[in-house]
Amino acid sequence: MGIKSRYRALTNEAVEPLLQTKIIGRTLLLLEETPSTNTEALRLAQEGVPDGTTVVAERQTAGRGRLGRQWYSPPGENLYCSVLLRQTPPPDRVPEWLPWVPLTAAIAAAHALATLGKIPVSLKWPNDLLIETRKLGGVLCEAGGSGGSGGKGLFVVVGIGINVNITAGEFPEELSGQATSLAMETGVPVDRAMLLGSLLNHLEIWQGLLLAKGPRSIAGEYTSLSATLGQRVRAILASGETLEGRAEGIGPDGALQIRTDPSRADQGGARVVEVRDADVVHLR
Ligand code: BT5
Repeated sequence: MGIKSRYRALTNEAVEPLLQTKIIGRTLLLLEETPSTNTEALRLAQEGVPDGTTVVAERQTAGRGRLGRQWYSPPGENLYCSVLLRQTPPPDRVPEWLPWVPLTAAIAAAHALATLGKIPVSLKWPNDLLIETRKLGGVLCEAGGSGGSGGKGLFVVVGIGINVNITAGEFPEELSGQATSLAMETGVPVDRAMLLGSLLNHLEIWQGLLLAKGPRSIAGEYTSLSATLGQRVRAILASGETLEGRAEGIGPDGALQIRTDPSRADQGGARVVEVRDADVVHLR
């Protein structure tokens, strides 16, 4: 028995005519249900599916966020998709490229959302899609490899989740108030096929630019979409330690540079600290 969607189902017939890509989405697998489209794409990558293979599900039963967190993934109304990238830079440039893949995916998602109308999307470091202070979507990138030396066989799965037609009352209590959807913001249902087509088109453009020209070609766009830079923030590090200050810049490897408060001797006074694998709270 299929899951009934109140909205147009995502079908290959609806999405494929919208694609202007050479690689991304040219193999497009639309699943009714899967634990996680990222997990499925990682598995398929090991099996040798082509570059650009895209896995989309109507529902995830174990949708994943970063750092072991969960992604709420109810059926039929949102977008959960994972794209396999097999093209990588030469091994010596992989370390500077890899951390920018998720930031670039977030830029591409923001541009795709802009094609739907005047939706004021901004990015919260590292790769949350926000509308004002509420979370519309997120990005989870995972690298894998099929062995070999010198990074040969390296691939990355870019996972993107966007709340599209979910309504306020449908979020679990812990997310209501902090999450939003396109329909909640615009008041009208949004066609997921259009959004997916646009997302894949923009992903190919932006990931292509990152690959060909490197992070410096992307950094300016990331900065201009960022809701974090210039803000006072609290960073919660993987160790549990917290740090407060002003978000000042993005480092060459995508790290967030925070100028800590001079008054906080416990943080070592005023200095610029680079954080990675951290969560950020925007302070007022
Ligand atoms: C993310 O993680 O924001 C990355 C989410 C990536 C989801 C996509 S869906 C397709 C692909 N397949 C997967 O299995 N994952 C990817 P993070 O920054 O860790 O944020 C997770 C946190 O966001 C949770 O702890 C909740 O607080 C919140 N959250 C969970 N579900 C949400 C939702 N649907 N909308 C808004 N916030 C949510």
